[in-house]
Amino acid sequence: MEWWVSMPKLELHAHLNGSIRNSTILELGRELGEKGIIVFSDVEHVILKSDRSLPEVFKLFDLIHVLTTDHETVTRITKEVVEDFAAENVVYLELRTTPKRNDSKGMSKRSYMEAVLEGLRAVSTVEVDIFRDSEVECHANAHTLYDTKNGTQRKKIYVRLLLSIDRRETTEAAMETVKLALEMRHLGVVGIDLSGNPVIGEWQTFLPVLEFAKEQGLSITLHCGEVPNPKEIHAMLDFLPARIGHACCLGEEEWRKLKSSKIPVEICLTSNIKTETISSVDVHHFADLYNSKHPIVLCTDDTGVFSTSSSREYILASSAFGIHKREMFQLARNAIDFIFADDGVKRELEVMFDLAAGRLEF
Ligand code: 6MZ
Repeated sequence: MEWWVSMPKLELHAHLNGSIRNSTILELGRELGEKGIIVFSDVEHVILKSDRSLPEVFKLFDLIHVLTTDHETVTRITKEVVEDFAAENVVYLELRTTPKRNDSKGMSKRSYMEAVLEGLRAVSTVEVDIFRDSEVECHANAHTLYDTKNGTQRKKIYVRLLLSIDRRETTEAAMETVKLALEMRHLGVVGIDLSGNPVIGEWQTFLPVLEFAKEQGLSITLHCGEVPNPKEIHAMLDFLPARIGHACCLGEEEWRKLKSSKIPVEICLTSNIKTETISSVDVHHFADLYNSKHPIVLCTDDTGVFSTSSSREYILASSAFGIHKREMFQLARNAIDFIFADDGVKRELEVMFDLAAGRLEF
């Protein structure tokens, strides 16, 4: 385990509210129970359950969202989630979250995002790089991070944000999210994600909004093929997003289309297996994509909901598919090409990986 933790990793598919520590969720649940807002004993077993079907996962998210409705809690969970990924030696995190409006808490989509940014500023265990505007400054930064003489490294994590559109939303609400993303670009927002319960909502609702986002230069990632839906999967691949998540339920034709498109796939092994989207790890499409050198990146999806971590996902892939440490390291490094941050950050990450390659024993 220690080796896998010490290997630098990139996390490109992590939902904020799915990545909350279990201890925090239970604490928030108890507090709301004491205030009489929920009955804690009714929700405790829902939180602690380990395997959940996909519909059950979305019920859990509805519960989690009840527990995380105020600004202070959003700030707290953001801080904790970033610190947890940094402790796993994730050096670049693209954290995604759905901006939420909640009138009873005086929360707008914007103030929700401000609470997220506050959480990034509150991180104390690691230096957080949220945004810089000059590449010159980036490179200077890269060098001050390492003491090359003794190979030690001051801990640093790059964090960029993706704003998620929930498939339950209307075109107008989705457009509000995209406009917010555009306004917050100077604060580290780099893209848009389409997620939420895959059996709800229509692709056509989001297409004009996503086209607008793309035209404006935001990078797009789509949850694609979490359930069988050939028409939608074709339409999504035709849209040419910068990346897709999951790609579990593709028929032969969609599979061919994906392979020829070279669209990078965010793979979430534990999530797919626990939700039974894929029946077992040995039949997971990771193997086919990996063997055919299709661009892929290993991700966690929801570390809290699925009790996993970045290191665990790498260990699982290595043991299930018989891939050695050096190749796993290369797999992690390859993901630098698929990040939504600028080339300056990519170069810095390459430096980080090169230094780690000299330090790690393979
Ligand atoms: C689709 C998912 C998901 O945005 O409130 N989400 N959407 N498939 C998944 N696979 C299991 N896991 C999480 O984080 C929680 C939200 O992320 C999306 C859902 O919309 C969920 O409500 P935020 O921070």
